[in-house]
Amino acid sequence: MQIDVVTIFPDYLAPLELSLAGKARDKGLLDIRVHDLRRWTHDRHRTVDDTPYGGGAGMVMKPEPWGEALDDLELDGATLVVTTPSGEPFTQALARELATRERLVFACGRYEGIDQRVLDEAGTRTEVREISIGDYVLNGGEVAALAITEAVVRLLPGFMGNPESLAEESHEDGLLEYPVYTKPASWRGHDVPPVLLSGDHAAIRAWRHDQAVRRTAERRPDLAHPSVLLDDVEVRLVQPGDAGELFTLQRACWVQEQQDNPGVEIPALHETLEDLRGWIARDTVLVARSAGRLVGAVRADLHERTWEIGRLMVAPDLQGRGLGRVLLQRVEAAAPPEATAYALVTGAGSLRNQKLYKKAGYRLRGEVEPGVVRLTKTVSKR
Ligand code: JD8
Repeated sequence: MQIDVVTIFPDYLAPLELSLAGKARDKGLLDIRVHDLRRWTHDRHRTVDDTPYGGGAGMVMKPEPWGEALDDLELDGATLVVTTPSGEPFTQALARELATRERLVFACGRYEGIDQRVLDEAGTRTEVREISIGDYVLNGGEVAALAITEAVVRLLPGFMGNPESLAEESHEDGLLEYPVYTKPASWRGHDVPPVLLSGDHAAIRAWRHDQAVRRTAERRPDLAHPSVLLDDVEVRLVQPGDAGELFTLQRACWVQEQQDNPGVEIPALHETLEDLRGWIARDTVLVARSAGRLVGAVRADLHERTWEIGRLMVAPDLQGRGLGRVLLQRVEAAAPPEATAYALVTGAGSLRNQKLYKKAGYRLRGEVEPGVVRLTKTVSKR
């Protein structure tokens, strides 16, 4: 792969010499060239910026130096990567895609950015990708070019000593990394999880997968598709035949609620199987099954213009994997068009539930009865 980087701060790219890109170069896998944009200016002050048309703060990078630079670098067949906060999100999948290219040319802007005509004109000649490395603002494109280069180069065939290790990495399988440990087995009173010292490789794999799933659900629920969280989880409308399992799951799930809310009367723990059959026939009820086992459920019904959500339950041994968030999203999506708000109640002492609902955009509306709080969320226009 050949990489060219055009910038007014070439020294910013010096780390490429040091790091892995340097090794890739030594392996003949990579050829990196850094170019100072001012090489393509012709005035005494080597000017690369001017005031913005339409007014406003800051300066804009002039098109002429960029046009001449990209002409000289002959873009044909290359992918022009313009790093910008308004670009498409950079992801591992995009890194894999860029790693298939023969040549990348990075245009690193500064000031308020590069005159848009440079990109539009280049786009008539070659592939142009405007890419952002994250939802925060940097002062220029160089850091992003460094990050993208590192993420791409390490995927080049022949670069990683052990390519298998790539497959296990974060974002490769939609999961975050599991925690890692090395010697000593005990350090400052903190011990390495015994399973890792067991030599039982199947148990170690299972523990690591479970840790990765839990971390993903906790830290990056946006990454956590149900099928990643639980083996082939299926969410569907309830069927009469689910009643028995659902009744049993409900009893199991509300034990914790009772412990968190001592003295509060909890209907889910007092209703009969017949009561349950009544509401699964009346309400919108979704159930989640994994490997044939009923592992979660939720119900909802319309009262005036409010989609009243309830009985959100996840099997106690599978909580913390994001299934509750997925079920909530799915039952919200099932709301009829006339619904203008979602609402649900939970125990005042059920802080874990309240945290999940607040993360999903619900706001606490106060106690509706002793020990029971209500949360609501406006239906966003569909
Ligand atoms: C390129 C100029 C600075 C940005 C006015 C501050 C990427 N994830 C990212 N955050 N910021 C950048 C980035 C910022 C850049 C340039 C990339 C060129 N700036 C500008 C607009 C607001 N100043 C980035 N990738």
